[in-house]
Amino acid sequence: MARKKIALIGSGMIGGTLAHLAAKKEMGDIVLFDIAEGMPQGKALDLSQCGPIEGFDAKITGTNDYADIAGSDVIIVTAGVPRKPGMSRDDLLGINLKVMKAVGEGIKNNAPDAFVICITNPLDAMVWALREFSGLPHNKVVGMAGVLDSARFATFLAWEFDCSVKDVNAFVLGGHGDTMVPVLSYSTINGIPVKDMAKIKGVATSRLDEIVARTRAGGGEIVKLLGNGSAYYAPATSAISMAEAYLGDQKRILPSASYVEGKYGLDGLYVGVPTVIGAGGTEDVIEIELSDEERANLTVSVDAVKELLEACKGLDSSLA
Ligand code: A3D
Repeated sequence: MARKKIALIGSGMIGGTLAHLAAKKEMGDIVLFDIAEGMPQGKALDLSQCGPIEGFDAKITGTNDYADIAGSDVIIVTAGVPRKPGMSRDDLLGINLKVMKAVGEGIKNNAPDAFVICITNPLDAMVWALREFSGLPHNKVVGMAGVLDSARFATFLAWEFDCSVKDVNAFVLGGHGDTMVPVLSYSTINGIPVKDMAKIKGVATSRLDEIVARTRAGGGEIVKLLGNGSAYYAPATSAISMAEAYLGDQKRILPSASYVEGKYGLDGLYVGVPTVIGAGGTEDVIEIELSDEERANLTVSVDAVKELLEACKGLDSSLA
């Protein structure tokens, strides 16, 4: 069987990390694409030379030509600009919308059968716009945010309870922004609800609130510390888990920015929801029951996404 092909549109900090992870895992041959000339070619050469040491078989190439992504099974999009200190994800909207137009057309013309995972911010609006520009079916275009936000939540919970991260199942819903909804009622430590574990361990409710707040601001905390760019290791590894779910038909339930029509009272927009990912792409959205407070928080988050979609439509008449 021929090797799978993975194209990475955007070869910056996340793109390079994605390439390294995909090669180490021998997920397939890898094409690094970027508008910056020489940079994807240079990264591809550098990464190829990891092969003899790490012992992976993967052909890694760099390109500035969309023709080279033809036949890709998976495409992961990070093209655009990341946040600098003081910028919100939404500040990136105007610049990255234009990038999504170019990327969407590149995919439409060269790799229309791929499963596309978008990481570019502001995520929920960019994945929607990318889908519109590419014209691919909704089940073949998804956004990565929830896996990362849940991982951040899980990390903080594991630290607080002094337990293994492997036992934490943390749940985050909604848009990828400061209004995201970490859902404590569905978060468990090896099956034990977090609120029960807090009682057992003597952790105050106010402390759980602080963890929820830190999760919401998790990306900004890293932007501030780095001083010039945003997180890339965990975002890359999160997207790789989604690509593996697709390539391996794993039917994993992963929190993803998926197209929701009908469920959660939503009508045709991308937002973070538990999603079954398998060979059919995003095969199903799981609708969980929410408390009144959780539902109200989700509404606030969805409204923030809707505002961004309206802003996109104002900036590009082809989206209206
Ligand atoms: P960075 O290292 O700047 O890489 C972005 C790359 O995109 C650069 O190499 C650019 O040259 C390239 N690029 C710009 N315009 C185009 C274009 N038209 N076509 C192809 N390539 C282009 O950024 P990064 O890798 O750190 O972050 C990439 C994106 O991911 C940013 O928008 C971040 O905000 C976003 N991000 C999202 C999350 C989520 O959880 C959703 C987390 C972290 C970062």
